Amino acid sequence: MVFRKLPGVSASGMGLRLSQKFVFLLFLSGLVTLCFGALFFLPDSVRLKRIFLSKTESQPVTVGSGSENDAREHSKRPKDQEHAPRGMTSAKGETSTKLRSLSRKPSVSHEATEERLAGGKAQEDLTLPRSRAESASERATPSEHGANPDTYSYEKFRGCLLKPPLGRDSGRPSDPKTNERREKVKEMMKFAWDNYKRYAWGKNELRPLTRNGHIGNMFGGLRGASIIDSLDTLYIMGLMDEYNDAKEWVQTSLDLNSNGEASLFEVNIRYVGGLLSAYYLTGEEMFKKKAVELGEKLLPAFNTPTGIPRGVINLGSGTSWSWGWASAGSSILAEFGTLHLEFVHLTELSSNPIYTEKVMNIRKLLNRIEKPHGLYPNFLSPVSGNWVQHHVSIGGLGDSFYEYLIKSYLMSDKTDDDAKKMYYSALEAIEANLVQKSPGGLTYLAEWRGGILDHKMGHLACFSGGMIGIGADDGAPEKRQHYLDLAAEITHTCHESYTRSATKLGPEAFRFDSGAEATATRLSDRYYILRPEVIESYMYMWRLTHDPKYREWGWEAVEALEEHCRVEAGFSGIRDVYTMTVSHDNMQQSFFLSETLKYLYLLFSDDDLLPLEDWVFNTEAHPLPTIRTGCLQDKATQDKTVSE
Ligand code: DMJ
Repeated sequence: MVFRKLPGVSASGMGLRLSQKFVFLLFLSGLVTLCFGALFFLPDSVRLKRIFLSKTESQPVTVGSGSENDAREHSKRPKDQEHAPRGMTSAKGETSTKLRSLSRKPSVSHEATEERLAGGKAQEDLTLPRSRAESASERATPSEHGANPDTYSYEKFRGCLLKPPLGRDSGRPSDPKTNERREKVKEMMKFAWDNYKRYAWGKNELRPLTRNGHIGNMFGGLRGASIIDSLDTLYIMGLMDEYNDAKEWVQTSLDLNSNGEASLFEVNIRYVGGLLSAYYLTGEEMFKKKAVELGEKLLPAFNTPTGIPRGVINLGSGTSWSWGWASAGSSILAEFGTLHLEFVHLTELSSNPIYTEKVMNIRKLLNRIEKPHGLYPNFLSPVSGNWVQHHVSIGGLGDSFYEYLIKSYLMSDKTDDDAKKMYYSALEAIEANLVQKSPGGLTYLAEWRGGILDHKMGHLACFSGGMIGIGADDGAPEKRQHYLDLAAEITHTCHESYTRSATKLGPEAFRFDSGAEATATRLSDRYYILRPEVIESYMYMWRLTHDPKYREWGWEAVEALEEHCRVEAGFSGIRDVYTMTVSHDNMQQSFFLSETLKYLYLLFSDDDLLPLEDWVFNTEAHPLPTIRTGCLQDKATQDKTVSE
């Protein structure tokens, strides 16, 4: 390079200027390099990174970056923990096969980013070779398994039910007072639905105060969570115009080709579960097809050395990783343990064994590994297959795993003996280690941290009254009455947590220490987000005992919901159940429509509406039928004989 002398500047002066310029340029280029480098360490949702790194991205979706309500949305996530990591996005509409192959080797930058955000270990095995059997079984199409998704016979299934799903008269109770109460619940559903439709149609949830929609970050870019979650509730309530609107939306607007980051658990219980039950109740083929299509998109989450799925999956690329807040890249018991019912039904409908294989593999591993005092800790490494921490809870992080054991047994027409054994031995361990009696005589389920009890019970744990109730009859004969009593005691305690608040709604968690008896002692535990678990237990206990107190308790909840949670444009959670001047959280959760209102409606209906001999409810209250393999096979043989 030739430097020309500038007029009025000496040679040495010019040399100095040049070297200053050189240093300045060097500094500038260093700065630019640093800035680009830093992009790799920014979360994916950051606009700059999206511009530079993802040319094809169509919709930014972040996991765990949202509001207070977003954090609550994930029922199992402890509120005080770090948000889940963000992941990569890719072009909407690319075929899943193509994207899945990409997922086997995520870009180094992405992997590094996720690893940092997830606390180091979340991505540890994404590039490890998978077993041949695993890869082969994932690739195999239904027809390679000798299966044909179009051969499932809805008629045969209906022929194998013991009773009509909607009963004699859609469950209408003969007692006028009960019927009036049931009508009130139906009106609440219509009100919640109409407002969702008016202000948030197609979004995931309604924000009733601001009158707009909420998308959130748990469903991987999928939309319409409230629609999918409401299909069966609308149908059983006979709200047929509303059901038809919902069905039409699913048909025309439910786009399964999203490519955001989803909670495997939430998509499974709400979307897969909702579509499955809509199919079984109505026979609409479209629901079945969508359920199976979506189920297929969840399969890559199982590509781990142990087959224990990770909690978060990018529905487009198939890349999966663990929640950033989950200890050492672990998977959560209540998440990987709450797939069984839906996945068995996916196999049933598609004739593709892969879904059942995936969940049976989870069960095998859980059966094999050592359990401290017979208990199942909440965190398990999908890499080593070992427990990561010894925290045991029947509330958040553990809850629906236990529920799915007994329900798997019941849904198998009581043939799944492994599920039965696992359930009753888990229950024994729970009784021996967690069941406590308070000084005031209330029975509760404490949490267990490496042998030390935390005398706290979450609202989520209140489902266990119903669970222990429905399992009572299949326990050892000498234990049956005891289990029913235990179920009633737990349900009573949960009811107490409601009656001890000013609003007569229950807090998120209540304690039994420092003088507390079923009350929240921390400000952060005082909220109520329209959760169903306590009412769920009332419904089961009513069906099992017909003790009128459960209907009365349900009615108390209706009155409290009407008084404190109903606002002009829907229902909202509240921030503090102990104060009468309520502050609303501006969120009508989709589970309010799928669970809370459905369980209330069933509570005030006759038992022949969705009879428990024929139906089990998934953890989002979507009814799935008992699978009567013998009956289905007999019918198939009869058909064959007739046609020959
Ligand atoms: C629902 O999504 C399901 O019941 C889940 O199992 C737990 N949390 C919510 C309702 O509280």
